[in-house]
Amino acid sequence: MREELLAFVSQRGTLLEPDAIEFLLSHHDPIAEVEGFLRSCSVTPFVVTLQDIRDAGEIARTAAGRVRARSEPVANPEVLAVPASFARAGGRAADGDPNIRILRDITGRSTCEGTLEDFTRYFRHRFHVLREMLRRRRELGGAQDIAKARRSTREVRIIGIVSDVRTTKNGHRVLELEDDTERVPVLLPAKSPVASEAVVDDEVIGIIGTVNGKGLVIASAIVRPDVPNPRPFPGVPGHVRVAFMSDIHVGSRTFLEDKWSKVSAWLGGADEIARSIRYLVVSGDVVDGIGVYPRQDEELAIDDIYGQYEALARMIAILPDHLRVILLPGNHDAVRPAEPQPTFPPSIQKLFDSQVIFAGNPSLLSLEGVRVLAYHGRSMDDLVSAIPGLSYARPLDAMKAMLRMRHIAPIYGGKTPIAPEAEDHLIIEEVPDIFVTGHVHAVGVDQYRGVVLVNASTWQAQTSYQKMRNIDPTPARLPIVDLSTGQAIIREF
Ligand code: D5M
Ligand code: FE
Ligand code: ZN
Repeated sequence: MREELLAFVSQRGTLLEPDAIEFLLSHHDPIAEVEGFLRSCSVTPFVVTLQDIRDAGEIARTAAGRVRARSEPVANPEVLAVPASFARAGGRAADGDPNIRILRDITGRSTCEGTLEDFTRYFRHRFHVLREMLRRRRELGGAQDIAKARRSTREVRIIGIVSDVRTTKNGHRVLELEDDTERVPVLLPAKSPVASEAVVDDEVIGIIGTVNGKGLVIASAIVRPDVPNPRPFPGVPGHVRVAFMSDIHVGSRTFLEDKWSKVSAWLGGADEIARSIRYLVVSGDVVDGIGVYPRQDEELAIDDIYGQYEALARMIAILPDHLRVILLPGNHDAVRPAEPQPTFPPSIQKLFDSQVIFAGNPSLLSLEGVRVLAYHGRSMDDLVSAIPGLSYARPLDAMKAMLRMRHIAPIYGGKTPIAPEAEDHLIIEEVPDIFVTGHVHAVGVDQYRGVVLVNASTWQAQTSYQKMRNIDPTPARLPIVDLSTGQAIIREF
């Protein structure tokens, strides 16, 4: 075990102090312990000490309870309602190409250390930003604080963060809704118009309802921040196109080398559409990684993390020069797994040539002024289990749910690790023109209130894990969007 542990940390680019090694070896699963610790770090430390691991364990234990207790009254809520200021002024120009800007991502801006205060601040920021959005909805005009609304005898409008969802034995659902002032149970009666509406933990919603004698709010409607007005696609002059890929998983034995050769040849060929593709956005899991799941080594063709990125860099270098490639990390990549994920470290970036631009996960990009929200899509693992009717085969529906909630990963404490940054970067503050995800290894295009939706396929065949879970991928499809019209097509290879 000692050797496995040392090999694991060395693959993750860090070292363990001798005391830390002994401490970890006293645990049932030392690798899971150290992995959990590294996940909580915003940057991988050079050396991990015993104290670091002990402190992190303490914080994680207390935070679990604390997040639920985030409702304690705030002395002056206005002070905390900081407008999200993580937008980059004018965006970060990408390596001299004026047509590509990274408008928002966490790269270089992570501030959290995973302390208790971080968690509280994070949820308050989420609540305040989304509450402001909801207050602009006509239906919620005059929304009251929960403490005040509870004493009302007329119709009430309240806005809160969902801290619990349960079903009663009679088939009604009861939400616990919190704001700065109080927490209140909200009944979604069975056989009412709200009965069929899914609600997930930690999303911010508005409720219209009445208060019964026992301080229970009986909901008649649920209001979400949503995309309130359908928007026209901005459109750039000329038929410039953007293609989308995701989940290339280079380094896996199941990476589809033959399909890659075909798409690579097509992109470099004479086809009119291929020649109009100026941008290629890759939404994460660009390599298969190392130590991402148990016994992954048995399924790897390249068992060195740098070797995997070098192979990808060679594949990208062959693509035509007119193509700018934008790479985001996913849950298999060599960056911290907690979202928002910063982009790839310099040791990886330097393997690629200058046609490649590195962005975080998620990122809001501007391609010639068209706004693209790119997200790997890990939160879909949690959304498919929380929302009845959603499934791995229907990622576009999950994306629509994200737009309605104006949040790409609302559920805290599920499979999606979330870093409690000072501001919630996972809020969809600005409605994009194109919204792209990957992760579920499916493909599809659709639109929602004028937003073009793309789920970007994979270049990996079905893995044994996916077979076990009945996940049937749709690999080797290339969604392409025309930046002048927003029209989307899918090419199969
Ligand atoms: O994810 C590939 C596919 O496997 C995708 O459909 C999600 C699914 N997946 C991945 N991890 C999990 C967990 N932990 N539970 C359920 N389903 C999962 P990839 O990120 O490429 O491994
Ligand atoms: Fe993947
Ligand atoms: Zn993934």
